[in-house]
Amino acid sequence: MSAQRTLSIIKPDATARNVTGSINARFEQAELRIIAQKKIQLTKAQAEKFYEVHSDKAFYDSLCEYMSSAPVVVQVLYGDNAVAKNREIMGATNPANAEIGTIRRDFGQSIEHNAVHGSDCVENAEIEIAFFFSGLELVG
Ligand code: IDP
Ligand code: MG
Repeated sequence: MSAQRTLSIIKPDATARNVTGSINARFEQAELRIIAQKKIQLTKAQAEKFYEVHSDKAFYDSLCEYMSSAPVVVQVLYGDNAVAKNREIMGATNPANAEIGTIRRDFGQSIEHNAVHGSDCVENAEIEIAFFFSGLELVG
């Protein structure tokens, strides 16, 4: 196993419900380190750019509206197998289908308001990290 970085976002439904610390405890318990972190509010245009890959989906406009509706915490997680490990801890996209004990099962509200984002592969993780952070902000 090799050490990787992945992009994590704590989404508006979770920041609104004041559970960012509870969610981050899950990452730390799984030996993922938060090596960069900031709280920001995306513009709709920024959300559209970030989720461009989904621009042909019926849920795209609603997703971008939602992601820009309140602050989010964007962060970089680092550790062994971080990309897949984060996806495992997050659980399935739809909280109703997510395994018991996963973040989305425990904190998600709906398939759209599902508490967290996580990169889906190493290549996309690096692209997504660069979307939000400069190299100087990755402090290890
Ligand atoms: P992922 O976040 O598990 O990787 P994606 O398919 O990449 O899931 O979708 C990105 C985000 O779009 C999801 O996390 C969720 O917020 C939203 N989304 C996905 N599918 C639907 C849907 O069918 N209806 C509404 N929102 C959706
Ligand atoms: Mg995805």
